[in-house]
Amino acid sequence: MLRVLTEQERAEALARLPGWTYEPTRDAITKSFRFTDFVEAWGFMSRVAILAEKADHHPEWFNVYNRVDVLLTTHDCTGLSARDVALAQAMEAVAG
Ligand code: HBI
Repeated sequence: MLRVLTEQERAEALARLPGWTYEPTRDAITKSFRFTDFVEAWGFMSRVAILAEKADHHPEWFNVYNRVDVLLTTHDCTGLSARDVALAQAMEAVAG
């Protein structure tokens, strides 16, 4: 059952997600990634896009040159869910 995380669950998740920040106005987590150049940033987005599509869970993101700003929240339950945490962990693995 898709549900928003409790404060405790959220704190535990963020403790294991270096560089991610809680955005209370959206009940979301955010991170700004920096890459060597645009091609590296785009490669990151391409790989994450495939994972997101497989998971049927998609980021809200903005890219300019080597920067990718990411916001993760779950529209189906209007808040932060385990799917967001899983996608953040996948992004960390891709970013290396
Ligand atoms: N991505 N972030 C996010 N949140 C959702 O609720 C969501 C999604 N991707 C696809 C999806 N939901 C499908 O379940 C449809 O509801 C669009």
